[in-house]
Amino acid sequence: MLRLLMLLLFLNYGSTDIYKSCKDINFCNELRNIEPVQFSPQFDEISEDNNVVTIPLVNKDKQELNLKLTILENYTVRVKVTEKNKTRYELKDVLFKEPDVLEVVVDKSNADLVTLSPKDGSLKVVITSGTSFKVEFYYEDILEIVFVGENLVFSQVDNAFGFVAEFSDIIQLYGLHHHAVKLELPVTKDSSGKVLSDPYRNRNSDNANYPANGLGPLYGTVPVVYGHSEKHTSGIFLHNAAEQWVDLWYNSTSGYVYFMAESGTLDLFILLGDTPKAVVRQFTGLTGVAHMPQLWTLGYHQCRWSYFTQEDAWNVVTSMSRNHFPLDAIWLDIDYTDEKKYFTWNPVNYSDPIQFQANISGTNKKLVAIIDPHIKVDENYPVYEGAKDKYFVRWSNGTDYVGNCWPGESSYIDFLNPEARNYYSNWYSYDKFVNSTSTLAGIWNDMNEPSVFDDSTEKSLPYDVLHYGEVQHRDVHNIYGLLHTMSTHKGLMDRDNGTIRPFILTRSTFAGSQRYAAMWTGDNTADWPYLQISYSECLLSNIVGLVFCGADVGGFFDEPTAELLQRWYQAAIWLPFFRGHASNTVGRREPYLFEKDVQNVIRNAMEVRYSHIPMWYTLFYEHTITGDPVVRPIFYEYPGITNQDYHILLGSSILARPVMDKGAKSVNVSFPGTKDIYWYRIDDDSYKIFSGDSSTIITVDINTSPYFYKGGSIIARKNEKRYSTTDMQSDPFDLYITLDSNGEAEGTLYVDDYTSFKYRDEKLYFYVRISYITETGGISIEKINGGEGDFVVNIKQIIVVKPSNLGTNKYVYEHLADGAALKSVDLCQRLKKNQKVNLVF
Ligand code: NBV
Repeated sequence: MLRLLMLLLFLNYGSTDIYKSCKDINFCNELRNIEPVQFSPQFDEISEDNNVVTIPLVNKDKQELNLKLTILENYTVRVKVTEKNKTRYELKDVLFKEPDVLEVVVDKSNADLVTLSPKDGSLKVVITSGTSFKVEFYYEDILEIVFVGENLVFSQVDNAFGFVAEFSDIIQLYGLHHHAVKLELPVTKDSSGKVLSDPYRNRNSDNANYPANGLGPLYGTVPVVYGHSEKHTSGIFLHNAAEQWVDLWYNSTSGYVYFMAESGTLDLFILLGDTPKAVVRQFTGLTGVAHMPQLWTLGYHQCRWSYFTQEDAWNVVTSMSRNHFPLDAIWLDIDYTDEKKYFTWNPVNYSDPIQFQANISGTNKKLVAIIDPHIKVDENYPVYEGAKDKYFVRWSNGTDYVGNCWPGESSYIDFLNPEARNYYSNWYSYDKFVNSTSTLAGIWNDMNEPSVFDDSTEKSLPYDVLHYGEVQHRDVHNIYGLLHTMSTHKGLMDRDNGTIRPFILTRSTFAGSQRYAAMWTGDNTADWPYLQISYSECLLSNIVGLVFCGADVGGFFDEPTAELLQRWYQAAIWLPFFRGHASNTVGRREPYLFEKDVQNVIRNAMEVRYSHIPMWYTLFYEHTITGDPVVRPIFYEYPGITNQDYHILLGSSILARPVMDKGAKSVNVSFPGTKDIYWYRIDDDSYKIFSGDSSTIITVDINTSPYFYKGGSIIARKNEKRYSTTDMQSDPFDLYITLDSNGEAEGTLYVDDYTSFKYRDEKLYFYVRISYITETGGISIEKINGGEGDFVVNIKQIIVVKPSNLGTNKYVYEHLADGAALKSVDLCQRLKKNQKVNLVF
């Protein structure tokens, strides 16, 4: 009987057609079809207060609005539209900090328009009068974005609003994480206004079994759109966490975005770019960056729903090593708990969690366990008892909301309530999460859209339940997951007295989630389109700040063929988060269970990943400084090249083009940059050079997964084969120097204690620029900053690759000119004394 019930629950769980279309949702239907009653600005009533310029707007229905414009640092403008006699929910907790406001200069000399600019004139906001008023945003003198006043609508019936933004002179629109579509967003209308599909839906949803290439709602929302052409890139960010629907279309010169939001405030940030890099930095400047991950989080993670017993999980750990696969963490899904009561262990199947964790720790690996936000309604469950009638989301009559989820009847923590946040975060402490130890080094926050097994509410909380401060759920729906991870993050920080960088994996995301958690793309399927779309999903998440992204390797639902699984591992090593995972409805697929030749392909892929760990780590550090993505679509570095979803740049110097098509005998690789840029082929050890602005067809078999180093780069690797990143920590580096057409090369390297916040709080790290010295053929290593702390930084070998008449020449050096083995040169100690170390070999 129980099995039957579980099966019914699961079948229900897997259904995707419960999600409504725009026409079934009042506000969307209304706003999509409305003829707006146009507003006109009242220039004679303009006011300015603390550099916020307010322009009243009225329409013939006597609706009165205020348009508020603020010029911020970093080529950013904030646009707020408020109503005269209504207050709306103002979003909190999303911005990293309140942005700095610049002094505004208002020019009213022309009766038909008002111009705002900062003192240095670097940007300009022009508001025109009349009923079809508009607000134009200029980067210097280039028109980037137009807020099209004639489409502005504030519903008279409810709290919904809509507005159109036009991206001037662009060819592609990107953004709207999370939708499983190609990077260049498919349009929903044609240029004549004909509807082609439903709008994109921004509503965090547990959309299991989601289709690849669909516009439906998924687990996360980052309401950002970038308009891009080779000439310029700019963006808009709607700082609003209510449900939204978004139409996109182009005409011959511009791209258009129509945002329809159910409630909350129209609070829009205009990011004037005007390059992809600049605009992403403006966005991460507002919403923050990820902190450094612990080193182990960059290795391979093995998961399954579920490893039902501690013996099973331990067996996976030992089998990985026995079969020479690296592994950094083993993951526990919901069944390790006692009846899905989080912060407990199943007394039968996980009867000795302490010994289990000690065993894992003994192999230099970590444990990650799932903690979902729903709390079982059970008077004998202390987590429930302590929150009852206080910290749960509730109905307007004050009673706790009870929905159905894994544990059966469940209530949902109200993370808007600061006390509830603290209450929840305390459960992560070692004394409250009984039998947890420091080996339980990461937490997996799943089902935090939040998911409720109720199709009538589209599998989430009803919009009219209340949060702290009488806030309706509809106003904050999309930040539930963000707040959940914020509380978990605090829990892990407090648990370890702030000494260890928390690792959290979240399914639900919002703008800013990168400050607390890594993310994955949810319940995908073992099929080729899902492998392909995983690159688009993570490339997009990377350009909207969510850098630590990955997808379930092999696909969560269904059985991958051996070919698909191998291709999936080869591709997944180039995404920041690297985890094999599968549903409880499919067969076991830990890598060692396959034929030897399949194992070899997977192992080789993993070894490529592990050898590049220093590069990943350095890129994460650079992200913390600049906000740059860790993996990048080609257009990020080369704005003239678009539509290359199968290509991925790791930083700016590694280009990977894995095979993602069934039965492929070849792949077409495009090399970005001008003709004088070299790309050296690495995967086949040929170091063959391909020049930029070209493409080539590479023949592949199942062992081939092409990747290239850019000429002019120095890439630090660690080639020693190990069973975990922890085992690699003090290994020496192998430096790969691939020279450019001038015979030059340069790279960076970052090292710290791999675990703590001392890099941030005490500047204990080692961040250097390594340059090839063309004249001597040696290298110079120069401190960029940091340079304190004692870390092991040795170099084992230096591989210099140069073009020659016959192709390429590769030189491998293991000794310095004075005969000393490179390994014995402790660069960290030397750099402590000097600013620069020169090595000649
Ligand atoms: O906790 C079970 C699963 C988990 O394995 C998966 O990764 C999540 O996305 N969880 C969803 C709930 C059930 C999925 C059908």
